[in-house]
Amino acid sequence: MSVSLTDAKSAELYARALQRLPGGVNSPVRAMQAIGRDPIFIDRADGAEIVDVDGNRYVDYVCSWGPLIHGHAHPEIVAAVVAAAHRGTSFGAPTAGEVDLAEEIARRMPSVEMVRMTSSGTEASMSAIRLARAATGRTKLLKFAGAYHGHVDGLLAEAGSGLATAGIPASPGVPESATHETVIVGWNDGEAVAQAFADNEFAAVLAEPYPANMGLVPPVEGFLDLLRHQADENGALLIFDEVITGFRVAEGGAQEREGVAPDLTVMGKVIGGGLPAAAYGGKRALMERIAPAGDVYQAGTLSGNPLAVAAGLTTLRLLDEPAYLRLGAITEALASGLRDAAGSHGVAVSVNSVPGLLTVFFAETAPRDYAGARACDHEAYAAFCRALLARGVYPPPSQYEAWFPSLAHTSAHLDRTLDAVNAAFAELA
Ligand code: HOZ
Repeated sequence: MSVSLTDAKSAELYARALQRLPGGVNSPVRAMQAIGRDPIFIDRADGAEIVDVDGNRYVDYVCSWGPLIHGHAHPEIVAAVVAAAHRGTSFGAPTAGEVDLAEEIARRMPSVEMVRMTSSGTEASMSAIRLARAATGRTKLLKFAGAYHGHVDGLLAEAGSGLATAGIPASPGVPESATHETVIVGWNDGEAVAQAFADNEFAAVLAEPYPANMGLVPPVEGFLDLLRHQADENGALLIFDEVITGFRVAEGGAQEREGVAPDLTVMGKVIGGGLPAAAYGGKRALMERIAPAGDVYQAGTLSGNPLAVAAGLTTLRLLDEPAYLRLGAITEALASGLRDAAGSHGVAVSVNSVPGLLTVFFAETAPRDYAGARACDHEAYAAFCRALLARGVYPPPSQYEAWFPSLAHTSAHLDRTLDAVNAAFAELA
Protein backbone atom coordinates (compact mmCIF):
# COMPACT_ATOMS: atom_id res chain seq x y z
CA MET A 1 0.00 0.00 0.00
CA SER A 2 1.33 3.44 -0.80
CA VAL A 3 1.07 6.37 1.53
CA SER A 4 2.03 9.73 0.08
CA LEU A 5 4.80 11.50 1.92
CA THR A 6 2.96 14.73 2.38
CA ASP A 7 1.06 15.80 5.46
CA ALA A 8 0.93 19.46 4.46
CA LYS A 9 -2.84 19.84 4.72
CA SER A 10 -3.03 18.07 8.10
CA ALA A 11 -0.22 20.33 9.34
CA GLU A 12 -2.02 23.44 8.10
CA LEU A 13 -5.31 22.38 9.72
CA TYR A 14 -3.54 21.51 12.96
CA ALA A 15 -1.95 24.97 13.09
CA ARG A 16 -5.39 26.55 12.65
CA ALA A 17 -7.00 24.13 15.11
CA LEU A 18 -4.47 24.98 17.81
CA GLN A 19 -5.73 28.59 17.71
CA ARG A 20 -9.36 27.65 18.34
CA LEU A 21 -9.53 24.17 19.88
CA PRO A 22 -7.56 23.29 23.03
CA GLY A 23 -4.72 21.05 21.88
CA GLY A 24 -6.17 21.21 18.37
CA VAL A 25 -8.72 18.46 19.03
CA ASN A 26 -12.18 17.93 20.50
CA SER A 27 -11.18 14.90 22.57
CA PRO A 28 -7.68 14.31 23.95
CA VAL A 29 -7.38 10.73 22.66
CA ARG A 30 -7.30 12.12 19.09
CA ALA A 31 -4.03 13.93 19.70
CA MET A 32 -0.91 11.99 18.88
CA GLN A 33 1.46 13.56 21.40
CA ALA A 34 1.94 10.22 23.13
CA ILE A 35 3.41 8.75 19.95
CA GLY A 36 5.50 11.82 19.21
CA ARG A 37 3.70 13.30 16.24
CA ASP A 38 0.90 15.65 15.23
CA PRO A 39 -2.64 14.42 14.63
CA ILE A 40 -3.87 13.40 11.20
CA PHE A 41 -6.99 15.15 9.92
CA ILE A 42 -9.48 12.80 8.27
CA ASP A 43 -11.36 13.64 5.10
CA ARG A 44 -13.47 10.52 4.49
CA ALA A 45 -13.70 6.80 5.10
CA ASP A 46 -15.23 3.63 3.68
CA GLY A 47 -15.27 0.12 5.11
CA ALA A 48 -12.03 -0.50 7.03
CA GLU A 49 -10.15 2.41 5.47
CA ILE A 50 -9.81 6.10 6.26
CA VAL A 51 -8.39 8.77 3.95
CA ASP A 52 -6.75 11.88 5.36
CA VAL A 53 -6.93 15.41 3.99
CA ASP A 54 -3.62 14.87 2.16
CA GLY A 55 -5.01 11.82 0.35
CA ASN A 56 -3.18 9.19 2.42
CA ARG A 57 -5.22 5.99 2.88
CA TYR A 58 -4.93 3.87 6.05
CA VAL A 59 -6.33 0.57 7.31
CA ASP A 60 -8.15 1.86 10.39
CA TYR A 61 -7.98 0.13 13.78
CA VAL A 62 -9.51 3.00 15.75
CA CYS A 63 -12.86 2.88 13.94
CA SER A 64 -14.11 5.86 15.95
CA TRP A 65 -13.03 4.09 19.18
CA GLY A 66 -15.59 1.34 18.88
CA PRO A 67 -18.95 2.28 17.38
CA LEU A 68 -18.07 1.20 13.83
CA ILE A 69 -18.31 -2.55 14.18
CA HIS A 70 -19.40 -2.75 10.51
CA GLY A 71 -16.70 -0.35 9.36
CA HIS A 72 -17.13 3.17 8.01
CA ALA A 73 -20.12 4.35 5.99
CA HIS A 74 -21.85 0.97 5.83
CA PRO A 75 -24.46 1.47 3.06
CA GLU A 76 -27.43 0.19 5.10
CA ILE A 77 -26.53 2.33 8.10
CA VAL A 78 -26.01 5.41 5.95
CA ALA A 79 -29.35 4.78 4.21
CA ALA A 80 -31.12 4.42 7.57
CA VAL A 81 -29.65 7.69 8.84
CA VAL A 82 -30.52 9.54 5.62
CA ALA A 83 -34.07 8.19 5.68
CA ALA A 84 -34.42 9.24 9.33
CA ALA A 85 -33.03 12.72 8.59
CA HIS A 86 -35.63 13.21 5.86
CA ARG A 87 -38.34 12.62 8.47
CA GLY A 88 -36.83 15.19 10.84
CA THR A 89 -33.61 15.35 12.87
CA SER A 90 -34.99 15.75 16.38
CA PHE A 91 -38.42 16.16 17.93
CA GLY A 92 -38.05 16.37 21.69
CA ALA A 93 -40.91 13.86 21.75
CA PRO A 94 -40.97 10.05 21.72
CA THR A 95 -40.53 8.00 18.52
CA ALA A 96 -41.14 4.37 17.52
CA GLY A 97 -37.42 3.83 16.90
CA GLU A 98 -36.59 4.36 20.58
CA VAL A 99 -39.00 1.60 21.54
CA ASP A 100 -37.57 -0.70 18.85
CA LEU A 101 -34.01 -0.05 20.02
CA ALA A 102 -34.87 -0.59 23.70
CA GLU A 103 -36.55 -3.90 22.78
CA GLU A 104 -33.55 -4.96 20.68
CA ILE A 105 -31.14 -4.18 23.54
CA ALA A 106 -33.30 -6.06 26.07
CA ARG A 107 -33.56 -9.07 23.74
CA ARG A 108 -29.76 -9.27 23.49
CA MET A 109 -28.92 -8.51 27.12
CA PRO A 110 -31.32 -10.27 29.51
CA SER A 111 -30.06 -8.34 32.58
CA VAL A 112 -31.40 -5.19 30.91
CA GLU A 113 -35.19 -5.09 31.17
CA MET A 114 -35.49 -1.34 30.77
CA VAL A 115 -33.25 1.26 29.15
CA ARG A 116 -32.79 5.02 29.40
CA MET A 117 -30.96 6.54 26.46
CA THR A 118 -28.43 9.36 26.73
CA SER A 119 -26.14 11.04 24.22
CA SER A 120 -22.77 9.92 25.62
CA GLY A 121 -21.24 7.18 27.73
CA THR A 122 -20.20 9.78 30.29
CA GLU A 123 -23.82 10.80 30.86
CA ALA A 124 -24.87 7.16 31.05
CA SER A 125 -22.23 6.34 33.71
CA MET A 126 -23.06 9.45 35.70
CA SER A 127 -26.76 8.61 35.63
CA ALA A 128 -26.27 4.93 36.51
CA ILE A 129 -24.30 6.03 39.56
CA ARG A 130 -27.05 8.46 40.58
CA LEU A 131 -29.57 5.64 40.31
CA ALA A 132 -27.37 3.26 42.33
CA ARG A 133 -27.00 5.87 45.06
CA ALA A 134 -30.72 6.51 45.13
CA ALA A 135 -31.56 2.81 45.22
CA THR A 136 -29.13 1.95 48.02
CA GLY A 137 -29.23 5.18 50.03
CA ARG A 138 -25.42 5.11 50.04
CA THR A 139 -22.85 7.32 48.34
CA LYS A 140 -19.54 5.46 48.09
CA LEU A 141 -18.32 3.82 44.89
CA LEU A 142 -15.66 1.21 44.25
CA LYS A 143 -13.77 1.49 40.98
CA PHE A 144 -10.57 0.11 39.53
CA ALA A 145 -7.28 1.80 38.76
CA GLY A 146 -6.88 2.21 35.00
CA ALA A 147 -10.61 1.92 34.31
CA TYR A 148 -12.30 4.77 32.45
CA HIS A 149 -16.00 5.47 32.68
CA GLY A 150 -16.13 8.78 30.86
CA HIS A 151 -15.16 12.11 32.35
CA VAL A 152 -17.46 11.87 35.37
CA ASP A 153 -16.03 14.00 38.23
CA GLY A 154 -15.97 11.26 40.84
CA LEU A 155 -14.41 8.69 38.52
CA LEU A 156 -11.48 10.61 37.06
CA ALA A 157 -8.90 9.58 39.65
CA GLU A 158 -6.42 6.98 38.41
CA ALA A 159 -8.47 6.70 35.24
CA GLY A 160 -7.33 5.08 32.03
CA SER A 161 -7.75 6.20 28.40
CA GLY A 162 -6.77 9.82 27.71
CA LEU A 163 -5.88 10.54 31.36
CA ALA A 164 -3.46 7.64 31.47
CA THR A 165 -2.04 8.66 28.09
CA ALA A 166 -1.53 12.26 29.17
CA GLY A 167 -0.26 11.23 32.63
CA ILE A 168 -3.03 13.11 34.47
CA PRO A 169 -3.57 11.14 37.72
CA ALA A 170 -6.45 13.34 38.91
CA SER A 171 -7.93 16.24 36.98
CA PRO A 172 -7.80 19.73 38.43
CA GLY A 173 -11.29 21.17 38.65
CA VAL A 174 -12.72 18.07 40.30
CA PRO A 175 -13.71 18.98 43.89
CA GLU A 176 -12.34 16.74 46.61
CA SER A 177 -15.92 16.15 47.71
CA ALA A 178 -16.53 14.37 44.39
CA THR A 179 -13.59 11.98 44.65
CA HIS A 180 -13.93 11.53 48.42
CA GLU A 181 -16.72 9.05 47.78
CA THR A 182 -14.65 6.91 45.38
CA VAL A 183 -12.45 4.06 46.56
CA ILE A 184 -9.95 2.73 44.01
CA VAL A 185 -8.37 -0.70 44.02
CA GLY A 186 -6.23 -2.64 41.55
CA TRP A 187 -7.94 -4.60 38.80
CA ASN A 188 -7.80 -8.37 39.32
CA ASP A 189 -6.89 -7.88 42.99
CA GLY A 190 -9.52 -9.96 44.80
CA GLU A 191 -8.03 -9.36 48.25
CA ALA A 192 -8.13 -5.59 47.79
CA VAL A 193 -11.77 -5.82 46.70
CA ALA A 194 -12.69 -7.88 49.77
CA GLN A 195 -10.83 -5.46 52.03
CA ALA A 196 -12.51 -2.43 50.43
CA PHE A 197 -15.93 -4.01 51.04
CA ALA A 198 -14.94 -4.77 54.63
CA ASP A 199 -13.96 -1.13 55.17
CA ASN A 200 -16.80 0.66 53.35
CA GLU A 201 -20.52 0.58 52.63
CA PHE A 202 -20.69 0.94 48.87
CA ALA A 203 -23.59 2.02 46.72
CA ALA A 204 -21.97 0.24 43.81
CA VAL A 205 -18.91 -1.38 42.39
CA LEU A 206 -18.33 -0.14 38.85
CA ALA A 207 -16.25 -2.19 36.43
CA GLU A 208 -15.55 -2.61 32.75
CA PRO A 209 -15.94 -6.40 32.59
CA TYR A 210 -13.14 -6.43 29.98
CA PRO A 211 -11.23 -3.25 30.81
CA ALA A 212 -10.09 -1.70 27.54
CA ASN A 213 -8.97 1.74 28.66
CA MET A 214 -5.61 0.64 30.09
CA GLY A 215 -5.18 -1.43 26.99
CA LEU A 216 -7.25 -4.61 27.04
CA VAL A 217 -6.75 -6.37 30.39
CA PRO A 218 -9.34 -9.14 30.80
CA PRO A 219 -10.34 -10.38 34.26
CA VAL A 220 -8.57 -13.36 35.78
CA GLU A 221 -10.70 -16.48 36.27
CA GLY A 222 -13.39 -15.88 38.88
CA PHE A 223 -12.77 -12.14 39.35
CA LEU A 224 -16.14 -11.00 37.97
CA ASP A 225 -17.88 -13.68 40.08
CA LEU A 226 -16.10 -12.27 43.08
CA LEU A 227 -17.41 -8.79 42.31
CA ARG A 228 -20.94 -10.17 41.97
CA HIS A 229 -20.59 -12.06 45.25
CA GLN A 230 -19.14 -9.10 47.18
CA ALA A 231 -21.85 -6.77 45.89
CA ASP A 232 -24.61 -9.23 46.85
CA GLU A 233 -23.16 -9.95 50.28
CA ASN A 234 -22.77 -6.28 51.10
CA GLY A 235 -25.94 -4.72 49.72
CA ALA A 236 -24.19 -2.91 46.87
CA LEU A 237 -25.07 -2.86 43.18
CA LEU A 238 -22.80 -4.23 40.48
CA ILE A 239 -22.54 -1.90 37.48
CA PHE A 240 -20.87 -3.11 34.31
CA ASP A 241 -19.58 -0.45 31.96
CA GLU A 242 -20.05 -2.17 28.60
CA VAL A 243 -19.64 0.99 26.55
CA ILE A 244 -16.79 -0.66 24.65
CA THR A 245 -17.64 -4.36 25.03
CA GLY A 246 -21.44 -4.22 24.73
CA PHE A 247 -22.73 -5.88 21.54
CA ARG A 248 -19.12 -6.13 20.33
CA VAL A 249 -17.52 -9.09 22.11
CA ALA A 250 -20.78 -11.09 21.89
CA GLU A 251 -24.44 -10.47 21.15
CA GLY A 252 -25.04 -9.86 24.85
CA GLY A 253 -21.66 -8.28 25.64
CA ALA A 254 -18.99 -9.40 28.08
CA GLN A 255 -21.67 -10.31 30.66
CA GLU A 256 -22.89 -13.01 28.28
CA ARG A 257 -19.40 -14.37 27.62
CA GLU A 258 -18.52 -14.40 31.32
CA GLY A 259 -21.92 -15.52 32.64
CA VAL A 260 -22.08 -12.74 35.24
CA ALA A 261 -25.17 -10.51 35.27
CA PRO A 262 -24.79 -6.98 36.67
CA ASP A 263 -27.58 -4.95 38.26
CA LEU A 264 -27.01 -2.06 35.86
CA THR A 265 -25.23 -1.87 32.52
CA VAL A 266 -23.79 1.23 30.89
CA MET A 267 -23.82 1.07 27.08
CA GLY A 268 -22.64 3.25 24.21
CA LYS A 269 -20.54 3.07 21.04
CA VAL A 270 -22.13 0.19 19.01
CA ILE A 271 -25.70 1.12 20.04
CA GLY A 272 -25.23 4.46 18.29
CA GLY A 273 -23.70 2.99 15.13
CA GLY A 274 -21.37 6.00 14.80
CA LEU A 275 -23.82 8.67 15.95
CA PRO A 276 -24.02 10.03 19.50
CA ALA A 277 -26.02 7.53 21.56
CA ALA A 278 -25.49 5.74 24.83
CA ALA A 279 -27.73 4.23 27.49
CA TYR A 280 -27.97 2.65 30.89
CA GLY A 281 -30.30 -0.13 31.82
CA GLY A 282 -31.13 -2.92 34.21
CA LYS A 283 -33.93 -4.65 36.03
CA ARG A 284 -37.36 -3.05 35.86
CA ALA A 285 -37.60 -2.45 39.62
CA LEU A 286 -34.43 -0.36 39.55
CA MET A 287 -35.07 1.46 36.29
CA GLU A 288 -38.57 2.47 37.34
CA ARG A 289 -36.90 4.77 39.88
CA ILE A 290 -35.96 6.99 36.90
CA ALA A 291 -38.17 10.06 36.24
CA PRO A 292 -40.90 10.31 35.15
CA ALA A 293 -41.67 6.74 36.31
CA GLY A 294 -39.87 7.55 39.57
CA ASP A 295 -38.09 10.36 41.34
CA VAL A 296 -34.46 10.02 40.20
CA TYR A 297 -34.04 12.85 37.73
CA GLN A 298 -32.12 12.60 34.48
CA ALA A 299 -32.91 14.13 31.09
CA GLY A 300 -31.53 15.18 27.69
CA THR A 301 -32.67 17.23 24.68
CA LEU A 302 -31.09 14.84 22.19
CA SER A 303 -31.51 11.60 24.17
CA GLY A 304 -32.88 8.91 21.86
CA ASN A 305 -32.18 11.14 18.86
CA PRO A 306 -33.90 9.63 15.80
CA LEU A 307 -30.78 9.64 13.61
CA ALA A 308 -28.69 7.95 16.30
CA VAL A 309 -31.45 5.46 16.99
CA ALA A 310 -31.73 4.61 13.27
CA ALA A 311 -27.96 4.08 13.05
CA GLY A 312 -27.87 2.00 16.24
CA LEU A 313 -30.85 -0.15 15.38
CA THR A 314 -29.53 -0.92 11.89
CA THR A 315 -26.09 -1.68 13.36
CA LEU A 316 -27.57 -4.14 15.87
CA ARG A 317 -29.86 -5.81 13.32
CA LEU A 318 -26.82 -6.53 11.11
CA LEU A 319 -25.11 -8.26 14.03
CA ASP A 320 -26.20 -11.89 13.82
CA GLU A 321 -24.40 -15.00 15.01
CA PRO A 322 -22.30 -15.43 11.82
CA ALA A 323 -21.20 -11.80 12.15
CA TYR A 324 -19.88 -12.42 15.67
CA LEU A 325 -18.09 -15.58 14.53
CA ARG A 326 -16.50 -13.64 11.70
CA LEU A 327 -15.43 -10.76 13.96
CA GLY A 328 -13.88 -13.28 16.34
CA ALA A 329 -11.97 -14.90 13.47
CA ILE A 330 -10.76 -11.52 12.14
CA THR A 331 -9.56 -10.53 15.61
CA GLU A 332 -7.83 -13.85 16.20
CA ALA A 333 -6.07 -13.74 12.80
CA LEU A 334 -4.82 -10.23 13.58
CA ALA A 335 -3.76 -11.12 17.14
CA SER A 336 -1.88 -14.25 16.11
CA GLY A 337 -0.29 -12.43 13.14
CA LEU A 338 0.95 -9.73 15.53
CA ARG A 339 2.31 -12.34 17.96
CA ASP A 340 4.06 -14.27 15.18
CA ALA A 341 5.56 -11.13 13.68
CA ALA A 342 6.88 -9.97 17.07
CA GLY A 343 8.29 -13.45 17.74
CA SER A 344 10.07 -13.68 14.42
CA HIS A 345 11.71 -10.28 14.94
CA GLY A 346 12.57 -10.95 18.59
CA VAL A 347 10.50 -7.99 19.85
CA ALA A 348 9.14 -8.34 23.41
CA VAL A 349 5.42 -8.01 22.79
CA SER A 350 2.34 -9.67 24.25
CA VAL A 351 -1.12 -9.40 22.71
CA ASN A 352 -4.32 -9.59 24.74
CA SER A 353 -7.44 -10.24 22.69
CA VAL A 354 -11.15 -11.02 22.93
CA PRO A 355 -13.46 -11.05 19.91
CA GLY A 356 -13.50 -7.55 18.43
CA LEU A 357 -10.77 -6.08 20.66
CA LEU A 358 -7.04 -6.44 21.19
CA THR A 359 -4.05 -4.60 22.58
CA VAL A 360 -0.42 -4.97 21.55
CA PHE A 361 1.54 -4.54 24.78
CA PHE A 362 5.27 -3.90 24.60
CA ALA A 363 6.06 -6.23 27.50
CA GLU A 364 7.25 -9.84 27.85
CA THR A 365 4.06 -10.80 29.69
CA ALA A 366 0.62 -9.31 29.30
CA PRO A 367 -0.35 -6.84 32.05
CA ARG A 368 -3.00 -7.99 34.53
CA ASP A 369 -3.60 -4.53 36.00
CA TYR A 370 -2.91 -0.81 35.53
CA ALA A 371 0.53 -1.06 37.11
CA GLY A 372 1.41 -3.68 34.50
CA ALA A 373 0.09 -1.49 31.68
CA ARG A 374 2.12 1.45 32.97
CA ALA A 375 5.26 -0.65 33.10
CA CYS A 376 5.12 -1.44 29.35
CA ASP A 377 7.64 0.12 26.98
CA HIS A 378 5.59 3.12 25.84
CA GLU A 379 8.45 4.53 23.75
CA ALA A 380 8.57 1.30 21.77
CA TYR A 381 4.79 1.39 21.28
CA ALA A 382 5.10 4.99 20.04
CA ALA A 383 7.82 4.03 17.55
CA PHE A 384 5.69 1.07 16.41
CA CYS A 385 2.70 3.38 15.80
CA ARG A 386 4.78 5.88 13.84
CA ALA A 387 6.18 3.07 11.70
CA LEU A 388 2.68 1.70 11.04
CA LEU A 389 1.26 5.10 10.12
CA ALA A 390 4.09 5.62 7.66
CA ARG A 391 3.00 2.34 6.04
CA GLY A 392 -0.72 3.04 5.86
CA VAL A 393 -1.99 1.43 9.06
CA TYR A 394 -3.73 3.58 11.70
CA PRO A 395 -3.44 2.06 15.22
CA PRO A 396 -4.77 3.64 18.43
CA PRO A 397 -2.09 6.21 19.27
CA SER A 398 -1.68 5.12 22.89
CA GLN A 399 -0.54 1.97 24.67
CA TYR A 400 -3.55 2.43 26.97
CA GLU A 401 -6.15 1.89 24.26
CA ALA A 402 -7.59 -1.11 22.43
CA TRP A 403 -7.52 -1.82 18.70
CA PHE A 404 -10.95 -2.14 17.11
CA PRO A 405 -11.04 -4.62 14.23
CA SER A 406 -14.36 -4.49 12.38
CA LEU A 407 -16.44 -6.70 10.12
CA ALA A 408 -15.17 -4.60 7.20
CA HIS A 409 -11.58 -5.77 7.73
CA THR A 410 -10.96 -8.31 4.95
CA SER A 411 -8.12 -10.80 4.66
CA ALA A 412 -6.51 -8.35 2.19
CA HIS A 413 -6.59 -5.69 4.95
CA LEU A 414 -5.05 -8.15 7.39
CA ASP A 415 -2.30 -9.01 4.88
CA ARG A 416 -1.55 -5.32 4.34
CA THR A 417 -1.56 -4.76 8.09
CA LEU A 418 0.77 -7.66 8.83
CA ASP A 419 3.18 -6.58 6.06
CA ALA A 420 3.36 -3.19 7.75
CA VAL A 421 3.63 -4.81 11.19
CA ASN A 422 6.55 -6.99 10.06
CA ALA A 423 8.34 -3.98 8.56
CA ALA A 424 7.69 -1.96 11.73
CA PHE A 425 9.02 -4.70 14.01
CA ALA A 426 12.07 -5.10 11.75
CA GLU A 427 12.72 -1.36 12.14
CA LEU A 428 12.29 -1.59 15.93
CA ALA A 429 14.47 -4.67 16.32
N1 HOZ B 1 -13.57 5.74 25.19
C1 HOZ B 1 -12.68 6.01 24.10
C2 HOZ B 1 -11.49 5.11 24.14
N2 HOZ B 1 -10.87 4.99 25.38
C3 HOZ B 1 -12.26 7.38 24.02
C4 HOZ B 1 -13.28 8.30 23.53
C5 HOZ B 1 -12.77 9.68 23.76
O1 HOZ B 1 -12.34 9.96 24.87
O2 HOZ B 1 -12.78 10.44 22.78
